[in-house]
Amino acid sequence: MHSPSRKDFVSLTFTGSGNYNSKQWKRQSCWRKWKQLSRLQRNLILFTMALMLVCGIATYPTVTEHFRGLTVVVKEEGGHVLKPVIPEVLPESDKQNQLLVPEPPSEQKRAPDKRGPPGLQNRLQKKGNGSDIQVEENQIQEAKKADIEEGEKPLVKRGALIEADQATEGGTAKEAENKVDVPAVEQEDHSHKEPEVDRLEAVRDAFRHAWKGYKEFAWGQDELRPISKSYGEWFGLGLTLIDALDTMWILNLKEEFEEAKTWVSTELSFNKNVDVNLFESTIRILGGLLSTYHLTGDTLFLDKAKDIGTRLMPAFNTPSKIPYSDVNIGKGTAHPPRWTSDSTVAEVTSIQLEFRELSRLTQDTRYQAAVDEVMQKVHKLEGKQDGLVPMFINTNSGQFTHLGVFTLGARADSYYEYLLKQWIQGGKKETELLEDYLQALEGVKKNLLKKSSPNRLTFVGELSHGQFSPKMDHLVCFLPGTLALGVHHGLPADHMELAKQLMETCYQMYAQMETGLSPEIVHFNMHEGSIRDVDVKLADRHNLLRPETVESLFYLYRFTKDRKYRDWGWEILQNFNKYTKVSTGGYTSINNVRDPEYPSPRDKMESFFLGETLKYFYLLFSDDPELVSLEKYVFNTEAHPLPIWPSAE
Ligand code: DMJ
Repeated sequence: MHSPSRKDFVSLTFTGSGNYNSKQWKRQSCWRKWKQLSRLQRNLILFTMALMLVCGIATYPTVTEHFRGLTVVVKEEGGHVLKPVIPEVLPESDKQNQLLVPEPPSEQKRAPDKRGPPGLQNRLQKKGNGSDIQVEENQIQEAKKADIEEGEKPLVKRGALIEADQATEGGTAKEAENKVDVPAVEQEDHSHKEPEVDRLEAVRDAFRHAWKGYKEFAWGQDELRPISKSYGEWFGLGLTLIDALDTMWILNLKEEFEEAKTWVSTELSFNKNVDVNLFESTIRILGGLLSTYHLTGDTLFLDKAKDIGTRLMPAFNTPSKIPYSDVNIGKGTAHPPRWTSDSTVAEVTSIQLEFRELSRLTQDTRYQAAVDEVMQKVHKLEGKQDGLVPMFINTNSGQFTHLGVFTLGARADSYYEYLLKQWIQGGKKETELLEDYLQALEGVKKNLLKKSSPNRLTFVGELSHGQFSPKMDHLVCFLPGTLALGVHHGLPADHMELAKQLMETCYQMYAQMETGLSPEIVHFNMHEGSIRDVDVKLADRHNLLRPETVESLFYLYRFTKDRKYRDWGWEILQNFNKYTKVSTGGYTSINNVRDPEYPSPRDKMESFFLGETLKYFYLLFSDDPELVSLEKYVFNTEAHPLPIWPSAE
């Protein structure tokens, strides 16, 4: 027993009258009581406390995610402050006229089980898938916070029939009044379709709306932050404006194009002390300037392309000639990321179309020589499996690193795309590129292709040291389009069959979500008796307005003329309008494609939404095959069309 004077425990004194033993009982300390408990009782109490602690930690990400969605960091005089999103998003006056990012739900509005029409849920069950670096780092952070599987709620099967009341589900009555009337879309019956011209105009409207936000709040900056009506800088080079130049040209938005061109001619300077990512600035800036030069014939864009291309060249000064990831375009110095001397395989093998074209236009062979050398080295490297490449390559040794991990998603995706596209660009003469492409596709079929349960959707998973994972990034949805493009250029017809199957899967990644928008990553179910095909982890529920599925729909429609691909694209466009459009201008990435009542805006419009997503929508709905003819052009991985070289060259 402890003496009463000891201070290393808390003593509670109870007051009030009591029975014969009460005095002694009241003076007993907690510690004494604890000591009096049996071992079993003590263990039970300790276990309960530990359980409560674990539950608290497990629910933390959900709470913080919700909190993040409700607030934004706003730069004000005197520093950054957190502000609630919604008053910024939904000014009263705008509510009357605009499509809106839905309001955050009140407790009553968040009825947890009211996700999509029950009838459609049943139908599914009966009927039995930076920069990306920058983006991916965010995902990794989120994934660290929560790696929790979704509950077993069946997903909504969308797309068979969207009715007006379903389209406004989850919104307030007032919102419902103001929402656009979503036309019923029935996949098999095309008799009552909207005229195509309306769809084209809808894309132009979407572009104008995105541009309005960019112009008002982010003009000349890299990216619009539409919720906080501000901007984000990445390279400080007007990334969105440059990425969007050829889209404006193709959509025939002359006024917008002219004001952007004036900015390029008067404001854009690459003589800046900034670090840029080689891959991202090549595909978005160099690619965007080259394609705009080709479409307009204006040498302003070629001069700018030559300037940035030359400033990027120091990246190739490495011991192995495999380029560093980052270049300071003002100082002419290059370096790998701080934490490694590796570069990403997709990045070093997806800059070729642009540098090769720059050489052809300038008659300066240095650009092409540098990127061709990378391809030749990668062609010969050990460490591939059936043509599949690892995700990292070392800039000192020139060897692959992190061996044994294979994906067609982030860090490897556009390696495969550029094998085919370089072959096409160069007039189908560079047989090594074709061989590597064909071999890689066999590798995909052998190692990565599986069917989901219950609907037997074909998907492309990942391989890690022989272990298959049914994980598929939305990024992989470039593949149906690339496969179809290959068939168009004479590759085996069975690639088109695979393209169609994967196209269906990518569409289902949208249609099976409550917002009709795909998450960043899905996991397919493979075991018999699964309720649904697709699972989405909490950390993977975001949508960044990415283009890959729309891109593939464009190719599939061009080559097959099957109108269902247009209808699928039309559904997706409407869902972007419904869940990501910000009333004051711009579109925003969202955190949660599974919550139509509160998709939780992320306050960022990626430049590729204008550069790629809206461009591919427009080309999908256009009846003019000469509008960027696939006989004459090959799109770079940022949707910038570059000419197929005349066969004489
Ligand atoms: C774009 O920058 C390019 O399409 C790239 O190939 C992949 N990531 C984004 C779009 O998702």
